[in-house]
Amino acid sequence: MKVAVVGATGMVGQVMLKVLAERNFPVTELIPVASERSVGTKIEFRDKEFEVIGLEDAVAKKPEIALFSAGGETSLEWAPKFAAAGTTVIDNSSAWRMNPENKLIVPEINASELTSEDKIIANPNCSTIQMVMALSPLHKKYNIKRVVVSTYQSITGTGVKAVEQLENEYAGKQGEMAYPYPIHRNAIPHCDVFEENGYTKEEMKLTNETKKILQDDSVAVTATAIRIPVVGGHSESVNITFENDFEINEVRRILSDFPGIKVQDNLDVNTYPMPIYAEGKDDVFVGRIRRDNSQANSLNMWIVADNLRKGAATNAVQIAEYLVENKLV
Ligand code: A2P
Ligand code: 11C
Repeated sequence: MKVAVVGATGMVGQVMLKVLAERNFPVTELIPVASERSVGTKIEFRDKEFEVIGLEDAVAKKPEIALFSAGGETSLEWAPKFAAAGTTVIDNSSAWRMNPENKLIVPEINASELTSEDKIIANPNCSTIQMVMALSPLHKKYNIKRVVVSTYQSITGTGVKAVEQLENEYAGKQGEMAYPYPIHRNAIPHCDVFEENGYTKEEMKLTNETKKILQDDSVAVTATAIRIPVVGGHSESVNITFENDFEINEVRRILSDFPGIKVQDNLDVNTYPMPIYAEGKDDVFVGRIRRDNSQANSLNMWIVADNLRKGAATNAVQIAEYLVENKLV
């Protein structure tokens, strides 16, 4: 399989390469792609070096699959060009996610929607992926009416600049700012840009993408997204109200049985998910599972995942694996 990684020098692109190698994805030719300023530089993949090329040259190579993580503008312009050349694009940007023509896929939940006609497939936002992983099996069983989520998001979601800002602040050095405020010793209630309704784009992604993935517009989601000085992953405090009542041990069992979820919930020994332990892992970790006694049929839980892995690169590679296994590319 000829595989292009568009944005191969970037934060998510680098993890995509790692995940492709780790999972032994059948890559016969790797095509690393980045902006003009990186063309000619070398990328390492499976102990070999590959030269970075530009988008135009990559389209001409007609890869079977292209994993995109080079920002929305690049995806909007170039994904259709790859698709026209017969490539199936799996796009990690927000460019195509809410377009009715494009599927928004978390493989454990809705990979079966995919057909060989799908040439631009959208990978959801990181904070959405980890939340819907836990919501989906519970929705099937108890019917979710409303979700209230607060996120505690890793600076790696913003990119290299944010990691540098935190490192500079630790070291007491001046440098370029990725955020409007210091992030060290801070919590910034502002992920992505504000929209007219007073929510950020990140918050609205949690609302809109969740409905699309669960194929249910009646699931109400209200979100507050916070950036914190953490590197290993995103954490989410999630409050769910179901139509039907539940039994807490059954909730635990449903979550434990769902592929890709690990329940870490033993208060006797202080076991609960945390981003320092989620870092580098592909699972979504769920803990602090408890009834919300303030309201009928309601549940609280805490969800943590590595935003660069299951939240981005791993989910994209899993989509590619599904396409290959089902002969859709
Ligand atoms: P480059 O390294 O050449 O800038 P991140 O999200 O970590 O900032 O990474 C973004 C990725 O997208 C990088 O690999 C970057 O390449 C790539 N990229 C950014 N703009 C373009 C563009 N116009 N064309 C192709 N690749 C791009
Ligand atoms: C963050 N969720 O942590 C973002 C990063 O729509 O794919 C990814 C943005 C996106 O800030």
